[in-house]
Amino acid sequence: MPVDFSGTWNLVSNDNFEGYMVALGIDFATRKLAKVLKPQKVIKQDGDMVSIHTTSTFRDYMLQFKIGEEFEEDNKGLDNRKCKSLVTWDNDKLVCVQTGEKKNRGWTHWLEGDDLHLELRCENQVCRQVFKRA
Ligand code: 1AG
Repeated sequence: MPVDFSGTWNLVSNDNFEGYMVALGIDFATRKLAKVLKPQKVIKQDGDMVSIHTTSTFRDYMLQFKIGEEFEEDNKGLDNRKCKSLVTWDNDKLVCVQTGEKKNRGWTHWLEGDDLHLELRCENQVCRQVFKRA
């Protein structure tokens, strides 16, 4: 476990979330609601087991996985597409590859100073989110 992301984190910036949602095919009305959200993440890391609970006033998303073990992800309440996801360490970054209908889909979490960073990728779009400890 190179890094421990455990804690409660609040979104402070969200660059190109719109482009990422368009790439995922999210409809206009949902995008309008989603882009004003300030989601919170609660991350629990216990060895190779990780849970990431993203909550907001509109929708919640719960992800639990074992690092290095591929699993089926349903993206329920997001774009609802199923994919095969695999999370691995790349040095101190936690990298998820989401294999499915959408090309180049995945995300990366890392720490920078006191901040938690999240890069969300889909096709040719990259969304960059920054969180601070609650
Ligand atoms: C994620 O983070 C994404 C978690 O996997 C949610 C973040 C962005 C939303 C993704 C796609 C947009 C689709 C629909 C928009 C509708 C509602 C937005 C709700 C946002 C709060 C749930 C990576 C990692 C573990 O932290 O999941």
